[in-house]
This record gives sequence, C-alpha cells and structure tokens, in this order.
Amino acid sequence: MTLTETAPGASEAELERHFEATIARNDRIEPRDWMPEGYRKTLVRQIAQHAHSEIIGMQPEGNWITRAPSLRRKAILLAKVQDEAGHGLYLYSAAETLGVSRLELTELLLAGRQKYSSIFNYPTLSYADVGTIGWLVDGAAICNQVPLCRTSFGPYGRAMIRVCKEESFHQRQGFELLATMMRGTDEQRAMVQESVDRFWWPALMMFGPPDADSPNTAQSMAWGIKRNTNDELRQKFVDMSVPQAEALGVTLPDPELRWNEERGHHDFGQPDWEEFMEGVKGNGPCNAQRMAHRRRAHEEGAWVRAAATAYAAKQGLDTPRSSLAGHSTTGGTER
Ligand code: FAQ
Repeated sequence: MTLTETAPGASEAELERHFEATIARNDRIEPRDWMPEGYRKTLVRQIAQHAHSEIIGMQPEGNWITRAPSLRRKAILLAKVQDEAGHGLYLYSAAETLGVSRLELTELLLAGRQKYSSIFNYPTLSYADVGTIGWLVDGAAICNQVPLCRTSFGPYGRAMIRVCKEESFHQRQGFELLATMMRGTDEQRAMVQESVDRFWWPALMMFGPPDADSPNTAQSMAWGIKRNTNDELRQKFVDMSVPQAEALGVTLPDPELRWNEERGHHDFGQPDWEEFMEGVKGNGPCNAQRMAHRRRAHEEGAWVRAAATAYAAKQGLDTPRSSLAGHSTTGGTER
C-alpha cells in the first residue's frame, strides 16, 4: 500500500516524509508511489543512459560477428550481443514505469540530449577485443550493477538481477576466449596483450568521474539509487581484475599498480580524465560512427513500428507504448 492510496488527502510534506522513511528502511519505491520530481528525473537519466549503453554496446562486438574465427565463437558472440539487446529492453521497460516511452528516450539519445557509456566509443580492432570486452567491460559492468540490484526503485533493481546473471556469464566467456588465445601462438598472446593495453583505462572510466568531480553521487546515494560511489566501485574492479590478469598471464598497463598492505587494496594510476570528458562530449574515437549507425537502425525500423501500431489498432489493442512519441508531458528527461 502506498501513502497515496492510504491517505488521498496527504499533504506534500507528509508524502515526502513517507518517501524518506521508505528510503531509510531500505524498502523499495514502486512506480505508483509518490516520489520527489528530482528522484524521478535522476532515475530516468540513469536508467535511460544505461539502456542506451546496452543498445549502442551491441555495435563494437557486433562488428566481429561476420568474422568470428569459428562457428562456435560465432554462436557465442551472436547470443551475447542478443543478450545486450534484451538488457536494453528490460531497462527501457523499467524507465516506462516512470512515464517515459522507449521512443521518447531513443529520440532524446538521437538528438544528443541523453548519453551512453563512454566505453562504447572505442573501436574493436581484433578478435581479442571480443574477449577483452567480455572480461573487462562486462567485469566492470558487473561490479557497477550488482549493487544496483539493491537500488531503491523496484523495477530498476529487479531488472538488474537478471542482467547481472547474464553479465556474469558474458564475463566468463570473455575470460575463456582470452585464456584460449593465451594458450595459443606468440602472435595470439601479443594480440591479447595489445587489446588489454587499449581497454584497461577506458574500463576504469566506466565507473564515472572521481567522487570529488561527480555531481550526482551524493544525492543518488542519499536516495539509495546508487549504493556505492564511483571510486569505491573502481577500486573493487581493480582488486578483482589483478589476480585474473595474473591467471591469464597478461600485464595491466599501469606502472603505479601495486598492492598496498596498509589499505588492503591495490594502489593504481588515474585514467586520462580529459580523454573521458571528450568522449562524453561526443568527441571520442567512434562517437560519430556509433550515433550514425544507431540513427540508421532507428530509421530502418520505422516500418516495424508502423506495422506494430497498425496491427494493434486492427486488433483493438492498446497502441504499444514503445511506439508512442511524447507519452510523457513532464519533460523530465531533458538535460
Ligand atoms: N560514460 O555524477 P556522475 C553495459 C556522466 S555497462 C558516459 O558520477 P552518475 C553492459 C554522467 O551521466 C555500461 N557518461 O553520474 C555492456 C553525468 O552526466 P549527466 C552502462 C558518464 O550517474 C557490456 C556526468 O558524467 N552502465 O552497458 C560516464 O551518478 C558489454 C557526471 O557523472 C550503466 O549505465 C560514463 N562512463 O554516475 C553492454 C550503469 N560516467 O548525466 C554491451 C548505471 C559518468 O549529469 C557490452 N549507471 N558519466 O549529464 C551508473 O551506475 C551511473 O550512472 C554511473 C555515473 C556510475 C555510470
């Protein structure tokens, strides 16, 4: 039962107190519960960015589907890329419970008003990159997303549970691919090392700017949307990756990386935050290519949306929400 259901005449202050008490008890906020507008906007921003990342994130690995080195690798890669599409759809559905349609969010992305993860602006230059993305990019995604299973907004947390199970599997397939290559020829080992050298720093950037430069963390933590800060999760990822790199026999390209006995964690160097900001602003190596591809796919899919809408009308069904533009009139996703 929500307070809006139990006390229809409740004042804004009472509703807010009820919301704060729910957050303090670590209970979930559900779509029909009262929530502050800032909470709703923050969730739409984060969930949309996350959904767009899953969809744009299909491109770098999709680049290798036609050139996979064996039928087995092709089947694995196809399944993984399809999983990412599924993750995008769970996330758009979670966002829809906040009153924004998938089409509306897609149009905001295409208009450059919403973001996707910086990591997908880097090119995939060899098949080893498929392994490295699985190992490091899905590895970073898991570190970031396991705590999100406990996020305060119900639909987002529940979507994350399934996403995390699939991401764990993706991470293992990436590690297995790299381990196979590391048991191969000198050329294959060099290919893996070269790939890890390119992806290590961008993987660290996935966790967002350092806490001191992260405008959203404090409020998102207070609302229980984020359960850890960017730096905490980055540290966890480094600590997790070092023994895995040793098991693989690859070197992580950071001369400052060493175990700190006192802290009980690894010390490590800082990524190039200017490079990160350039990527976020749209000036990364593949931004233009990724957006052009996404725009083309959206335009080429117009007939599917039109057909689904016409079919629904013919059956007397509700128009599918994902085909509706401008479902929300709140403008809550504008950045
Ligand atoms: N890229 O104040 P904060 C995947 C922006 S995993 C681009 O710290 P916040 C799986 C941020 O939006 C990847 N922009 O922000 C997969 C904000 O800008 P705004 C997706 C970034 O939200 C694997 C500004 O910087 N995962 O797709 C990035 O508190 C393999 C200031 O930052 C998620 O989205 C970045 N890396 O914390 C798929 C996880 N970092 O909006 C295919 C959910 C920050 O104020 C293949 N998201 N920015 O203008 C989160 O956990 C958070 O949103 C953070 C950022 C931690 C990413």
